[in-house]
Amino acid sequence: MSAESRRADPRVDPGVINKFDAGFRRLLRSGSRCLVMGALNVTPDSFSDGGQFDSVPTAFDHAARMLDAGADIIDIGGESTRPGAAAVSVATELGRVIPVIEKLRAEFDCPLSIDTSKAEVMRAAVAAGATLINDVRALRSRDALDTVAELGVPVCLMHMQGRPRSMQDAPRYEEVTADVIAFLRERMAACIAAGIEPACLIVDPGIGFGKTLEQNLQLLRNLDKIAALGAPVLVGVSRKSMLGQLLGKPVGDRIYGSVALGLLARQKGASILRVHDVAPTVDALRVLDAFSQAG
Ligand code: 7PM
Repeated sequence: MSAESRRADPRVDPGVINKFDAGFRRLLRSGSRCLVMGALNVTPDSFSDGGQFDSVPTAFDHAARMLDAGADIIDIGGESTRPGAAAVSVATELGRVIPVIEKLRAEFDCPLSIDTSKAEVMRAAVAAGATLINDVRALRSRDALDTVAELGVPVCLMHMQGRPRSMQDAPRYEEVTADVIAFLRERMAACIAAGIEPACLIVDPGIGFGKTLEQNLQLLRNLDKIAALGAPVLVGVSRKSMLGQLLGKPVGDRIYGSVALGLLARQKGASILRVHDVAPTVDALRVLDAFSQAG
């Protein structure tokens, strides 16, 4: 669907948002095709000038381009989770993401995801029009479980070993796939105990978050076992350092590798791919989904 066809009705009200959100949830659970989540970073390091002034129009243009290219969901993040990144305050994160969510919600009726671990940011983002929470800490931060239960929105629970600052130092597992599955199973149970509907849960092995190349490859090869948890699986491999290790190429030259790995993840049961390069991913998934469904 193009950005133009996703233009919001100017009279859009919360009831309308619930209606398209229900459509999104049905589509996700039907598994009829793989959905594409376009990553929209609104951290200063992703803008050349580093300032607030330009960030809303720049972010908006980027999101519009991703929707034109066929993105199903836009994932808005104001906290850098890259290895070694410093923590940001609630106020800083709110200042980065809320104006962008408001602007996107005013213009588009697509699902909007907020990439955060902070309960205050989740609450404000949903009030501004976000319809999905993407938490790399799997709701382990203070008040996050109760907040999501109250908000009633879908949530992605991602596995991460350690903290962003140090997670790549020396990742250690008994057996990486079994350990990640045990973690996700525990977090799903914690969500359900907190009152989150099972149908709202999405799981993610957290490729690159406290994992070596070999551990990332093992997780992707065993993605069907993670899908067997019963929740849709979201995978982010786009431009990641495992591709740098495999290809010996800088981040800008990892598109083909990212698309290839994304397709392999889809074949192993991924329901959503979180990507930077939407157009090539959408084309490749169309080809794969047609191939998989051919009589
Ligand atoms: C530097 C390195 C900057 C890595 C940003 C990143 C995921 C995510 C990210 C993922 C879910 C990126 C990552 N990755 N959320 N957020 N799953 N659910 O590649 O794999 O954008 S940040």
